[in-house]
Amino acid sequence: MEQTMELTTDQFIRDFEQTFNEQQQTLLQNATPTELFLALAHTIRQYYTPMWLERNESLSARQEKIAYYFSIEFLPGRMLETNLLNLGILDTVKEGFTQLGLDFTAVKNAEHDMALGNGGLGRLAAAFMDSLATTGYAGFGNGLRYKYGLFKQRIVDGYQVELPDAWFGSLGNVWETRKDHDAVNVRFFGNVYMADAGEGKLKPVYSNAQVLRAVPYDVPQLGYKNGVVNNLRLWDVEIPEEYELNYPTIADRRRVEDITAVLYPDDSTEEGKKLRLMQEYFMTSAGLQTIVKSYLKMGLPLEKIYEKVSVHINDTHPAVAPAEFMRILIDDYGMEWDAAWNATTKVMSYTNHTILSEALEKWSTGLFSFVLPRVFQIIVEIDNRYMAQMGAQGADYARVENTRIVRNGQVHMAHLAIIGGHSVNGVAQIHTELLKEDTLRDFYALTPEKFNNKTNGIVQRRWTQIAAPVLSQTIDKWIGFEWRNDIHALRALNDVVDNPRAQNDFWEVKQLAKKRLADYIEETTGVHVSTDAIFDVQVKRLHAYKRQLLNVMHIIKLYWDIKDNPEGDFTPRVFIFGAKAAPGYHFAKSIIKVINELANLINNDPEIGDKLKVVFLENYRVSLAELIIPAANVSEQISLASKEASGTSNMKFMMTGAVTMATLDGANIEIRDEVGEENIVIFGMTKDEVYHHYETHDYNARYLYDTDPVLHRVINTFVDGTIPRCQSEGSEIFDALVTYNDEYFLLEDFQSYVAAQARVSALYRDRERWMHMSMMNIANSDKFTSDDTIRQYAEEIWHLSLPHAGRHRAA
Ligand code: CR1
Repeated sequence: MEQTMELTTDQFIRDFEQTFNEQQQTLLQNATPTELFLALAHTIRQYYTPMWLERNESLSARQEKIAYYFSIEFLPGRMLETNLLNLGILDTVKEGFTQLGLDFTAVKNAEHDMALGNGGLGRLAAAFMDSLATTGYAGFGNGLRYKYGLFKQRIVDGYQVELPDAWFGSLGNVWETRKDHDAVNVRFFGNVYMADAGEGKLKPVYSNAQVLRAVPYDVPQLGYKNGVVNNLRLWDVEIPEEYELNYPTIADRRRVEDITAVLYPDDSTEEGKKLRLMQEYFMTSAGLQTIVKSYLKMGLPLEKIYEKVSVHINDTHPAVAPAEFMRILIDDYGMEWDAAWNATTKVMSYTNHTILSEALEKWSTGLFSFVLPRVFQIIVEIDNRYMAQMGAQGADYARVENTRIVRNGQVHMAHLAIIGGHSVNGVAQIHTELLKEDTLRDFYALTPEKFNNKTNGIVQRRWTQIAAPVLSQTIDKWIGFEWRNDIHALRALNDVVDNPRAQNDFWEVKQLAKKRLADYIEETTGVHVSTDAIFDVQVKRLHAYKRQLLNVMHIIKLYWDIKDNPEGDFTPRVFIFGAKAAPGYHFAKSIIKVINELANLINNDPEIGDKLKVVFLENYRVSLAELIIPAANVSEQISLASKEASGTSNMKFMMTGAVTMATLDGANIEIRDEVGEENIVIFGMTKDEVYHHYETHDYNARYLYDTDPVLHRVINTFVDGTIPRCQSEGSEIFDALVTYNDEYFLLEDFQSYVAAQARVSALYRDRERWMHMSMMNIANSDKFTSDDTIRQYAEEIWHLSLPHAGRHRAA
């Protein structure tokens, strides 16, 4: 049911001017975009605050079951436009700004991205927050209030330079509210022993523990035009007053503040590892403590907490949750083990986001028991009981041994999440299959009922209505407005994909988006790109498995094609990259350097001209994605089959009319199923072919290098001086590809990639055919709405009921 705020432009102007005057005490015409942004944000806060209060009241009055989504990352990007859109007042506010003679775009750009995340995993968590509110489910987030997000990337001499991302800066987070009354204490370190508590019971006694205060800051999550406001709770650390004497210097206090200073502190040292473990426990413990407290306020029995509470473990970072929940139930509330375990396993569920083993966290038992002594005792007990129970059931011993939590001096966090919960899901069909048959196969053999798939999704509203407003108006023109409220109505576009006038409209829309991006490229890099060229885009974290290097190899091939035959017929292309490399990931950084030097070579060669351009846009982030993605003709999704769990940018490109260049990996497969084989360009090995190589060890990269002359020349280009200023990086790449046998099979997929790219060029020249493909992608993208994904989580994992349409009346 649609519920928009009733707000006239005049009323908005009055509200805004009043807030502005109270806050900024200057004249409107003197105000900077930042001052205007702050005043606008505060005006919006006044609009949603009553809804927020009412939401909380009605949830507790109805004793609604709540799901809590625990995640070390949330990547919402900018909130201003989303909040306006979801309140249903985006157009009103834009109109108000126009009447006031103010530049809305400048004001929206003054908001710093809320960048408490890394890539897809964090963006997905933020998408789920939006979709939970939009579908009306009671789903709250739980994370950390970092002052610095993932680093800010600058490119200097072609190299990645990492600067702190001071997103919080001097303005703080305008959307948040501090909730002092919900603060709790969290304990680290020290010694724990069990003392007699009478009645045959034991209780833990702590000595020398460090006690820190966790204070929550709540960030409202507005549903789309439904008056619902859910909550994203971010925890910050403080020193409790009674312990102040332990921290006599500023340096002492800073060490504590580090816990919520930065996302993913460097963990190559023991100190760094300790800090990360403390972050993870801090947010998990604080979150769970307040959840139990607020449950108990309802006066219901603690043993039945699973009837009102679900806790979701997003990747392994919050995977200490089952053990911490046991600790709270047993130590703090005196529950018996069996009742506590029954409640815990019914409350907890876990999502795995990758089969790459480095992302499945393991802690040495030494570090873990030092930082979290009591939780470690509980984990050992869980592990022992697990072994005993599986033994009693006659389970296969080797499997049980492989799945236990404490093994070879390490605590396996994914194992704790699986054993301590009732549900494990992957994030696309192929990924879930791989979990079952490979990564988690022993768990699957022992407890198949826990496994299920939940294919990722995106907040289509952000990627169309906010990032692509002109595209959205064009969709309105051809199929009406219904799709804005019900994304499945987008399917009506299928009827016009071959209509020449519609094709022409959608072509023009893409050209406009390309122009917008071309201007940005020229402004930020000085490179002029022609919008007549194919815009071919690969934006995502830089990782060897994502194979940005395969894309580079194809560009080198094109470079030689033009150099060999400058007069030849060539379909112009602009290759656009955006990617951050993890600060400690040397090889990924070398690839960035090579891309930038290759770009210099190509962009400055007059013989190449507009036929080929290469652009690396620095500091890829959500707000930049909003500019880039709608401007793409080709979406590069070329990971080695089996390695990309799902991908989500692939869905955003699809929805805004790019054609996917895809391997059969992650959600690409499901995209193909939606658009049909002929509207996507597939190439490369299948997952089974990849696994065949693993099993037979028959892959020989050097043989391919020696026998394929095109490949030979392309690979030599990395080391023969053609690309200046990257000798050492070039040889690292050469070694990875040839000497060390090409871990991600780029050489094997090269020719099929080149052929697929040639197909793209030919298709693009046939505008009717191309627009058919492009529009088929838009028309059939509704499957990937995160609203539907979250409905599946809510119904199948968390067992939430949909709150009856309440009185969530907007202001
Ligand atoms: C996966 O690599 C997926 C997102 C969200 C990433 C990507 O394919 O779309 O998760 N995994 O599910 C990840 O970051 C640490 O693991």
